[in-house]
Amino acid sequence: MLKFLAPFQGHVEKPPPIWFMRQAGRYLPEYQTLRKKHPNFMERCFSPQISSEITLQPLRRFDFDAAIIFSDILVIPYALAQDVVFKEGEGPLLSPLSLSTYEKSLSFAAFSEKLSPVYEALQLTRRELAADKALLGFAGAPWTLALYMLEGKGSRDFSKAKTEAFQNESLFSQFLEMLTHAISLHLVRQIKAGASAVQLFDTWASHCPDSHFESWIVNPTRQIVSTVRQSYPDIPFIGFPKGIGANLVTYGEKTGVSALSLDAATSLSWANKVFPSPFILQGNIDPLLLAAGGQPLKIAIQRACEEMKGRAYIFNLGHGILPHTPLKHVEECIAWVRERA
Ligand code: 1CP
Repeated sequence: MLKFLAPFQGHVEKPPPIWFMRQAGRYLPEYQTLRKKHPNFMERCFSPQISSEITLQPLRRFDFDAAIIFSDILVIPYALAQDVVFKEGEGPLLSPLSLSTYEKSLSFAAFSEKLSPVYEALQLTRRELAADKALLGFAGAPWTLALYMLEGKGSRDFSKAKTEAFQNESLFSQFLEMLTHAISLHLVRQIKAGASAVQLFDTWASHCPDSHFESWIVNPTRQIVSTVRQSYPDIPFIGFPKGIGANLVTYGEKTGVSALSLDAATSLSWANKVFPSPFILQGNIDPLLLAAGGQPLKIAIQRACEEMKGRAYIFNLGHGILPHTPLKHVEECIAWVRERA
């Protein structure tokens, strides 16, 4: 029995299941060692053995209840034939793409073949992972992927991508539809390969204006959840629309997700009232608080566990773990949650 799945089956787990966003990655010395040996990020993503090894690394060190497959949200643009490279110190760089030419530049021809190492990595990992640990698959949401694809890189405001979207809303909607299809396929295949649950990362949801929130975020997400559920009706589906404030209500009510991952600024008591059990909440310790550690972290954990007491809850951070996080703080955090809850 997977402890991680209990909240999705209507049980209140005490203590709650625990995992961290970005738990596989740079804060682990064993990841850094592998990174030196295989400096190409995409190679680490697309070698099933390496990806599986990185996925398992945090589980060997810490008693998390779930592993998340080591991959990236940008494997989808890559599989659609947009070039993606990760430059040391710069982050991702994508080949130029515009709404007027995307249909000519992108292609589904090699989509499944290019992503097959991800599914192989999931199969490998499921075989290696202890039977009581869940394995999470994931994808980026259409909005967040569209921003990276049209901007060509990470950005403070994604002004190039958003300007294009506003200037050609109907083409942008078609672009989102194409991504919605690609993301649904990728999630279904991850579940088929052994993912016990999936999370949709809409990291840049806060950049979507309220006026377009339903059409650019809610509707595509609802479409993905419903397509995935046609193949896997009971799959636990976690949504992470970061930084959207009161629009969480619409997102939680209209997309059909089973759980909401809350960012660190979201009020737990507000979310608790708006989304009573059996709806599942996940989150939301500030990653910098985990990196800082000590008494303030202990107090935040106590507060979260107190607030979420008696309801369907998964303990997590409000965003990904930071590279400078001391390993001791991760260890202590898990122990404190299990003591306090
Ligand atoms: O070694 C390195 O330097 C690579 C750092 C790294 C890692 C460990 C990147 C580059 N991606 C990943 C793995 C990754 N990415 C996972 C693995 C599983 C886990 O959680 O442990 C996941 C879920 C992601 C998802 C992802 N990639 C998101 C959404 C989640 C989030 O943290 O916001 C985003 C926005 C990306 C893009 C990306 N990939 C990598 C970087 C540095 C970025 C962000 C670039 C930017 O700032 O815009």
